[in-house]
Amino acid sequence: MQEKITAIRAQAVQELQEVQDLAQLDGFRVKYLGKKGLITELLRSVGQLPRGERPEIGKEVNVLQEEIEAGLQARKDALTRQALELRLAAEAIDVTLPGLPVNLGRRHPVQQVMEEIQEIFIGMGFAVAAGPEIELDYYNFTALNIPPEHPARDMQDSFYVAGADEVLLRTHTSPVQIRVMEARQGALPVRIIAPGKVYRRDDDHTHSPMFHQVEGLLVDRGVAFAHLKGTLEHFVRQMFGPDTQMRLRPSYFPFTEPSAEVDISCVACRGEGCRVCGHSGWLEILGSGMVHPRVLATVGYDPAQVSGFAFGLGVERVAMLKYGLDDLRLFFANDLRFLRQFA
Ligand code: 2U9
Repeated sequence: MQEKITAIRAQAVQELQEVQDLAQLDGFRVKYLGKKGLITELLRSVGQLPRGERPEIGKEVNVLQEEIEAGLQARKDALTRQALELRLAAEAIDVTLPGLPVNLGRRHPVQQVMEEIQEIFIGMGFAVAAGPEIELDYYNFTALNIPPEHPARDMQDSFYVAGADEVLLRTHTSPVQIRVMEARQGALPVRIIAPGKVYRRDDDHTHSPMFHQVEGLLVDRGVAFAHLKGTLEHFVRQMFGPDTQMRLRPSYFPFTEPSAEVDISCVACRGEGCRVCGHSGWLEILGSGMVHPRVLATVGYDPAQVSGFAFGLGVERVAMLKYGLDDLRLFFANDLRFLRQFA
């Protein structure tokens, strides 16, 4: 019996050391202290001993049981602490590490220029209007006095929606002004700009199938060509600097009469003549004119009572001149090395 106790103690010490986790530890507990455990059996066999031997041996078994219980508890504490320490190490935050750099975004250069243009006209009292990019032929062409045989109406020049020959991607933002005037039902003044995306079947280093326009419209009693000129002069000096010269050349658009093309003195050579301006000293920057009386009448304004001026510009073209670029497609290539240069 004595030997058995010694053997079980040695075995328990050995096995307890080999226990790796709490599950194994529970196996150990069952093996020694469970209903059919080694200690339990030892205690039972004490009852079979001659009466005289029972107290001494019984005491020794009790001591062994207490040792095993204490060992079990100590191992349990150690394993629990170890598990916690492992978890803490895995979740540890080193507060001295430098922070991860935040990749700051910025507005696209075309958007920046578009907002700059808008701010200048907002400063002159214009409101910003918007409308659909998928338009009806009526708003994009007919209401703007663009005749049925006009080349812009051709499938070759514009993007039509398949199976709906009266629906197309707007080729300019002019339909926005038509919609605004229609909604105003003759109320005055109309003083709006229409910025946004437009679509044309064009693709080369100065044309993209999608580009941005800002158009403007002012309708009121007594609006004269001089108002148009003064408004545009203020715009080009705000946009390109106070020394910028401006000139108007006669032109033709179906929706304005008279019409004028607007040039500014070259931003690269200040009018001396260089490669940028084709040695003319001038850059074409805007189209403009007095709103055609037929257009006013179509949307319910009496051309005998009111008049208006309108203008339009291509935002990418303005951005190219501002930044001295020779290929418009850079704006849409999504090359961050290019785009990051625009604060
Ligand atoms: C209404 C009446 C008249 C808007 C105008 C232009 C002249 C023009 C071009 C500039 C470069 C288009 O982006 S571009 O290719 N625009 O030359 N646009 S007058 O005239 C309007 C608009 C709306 C109701």
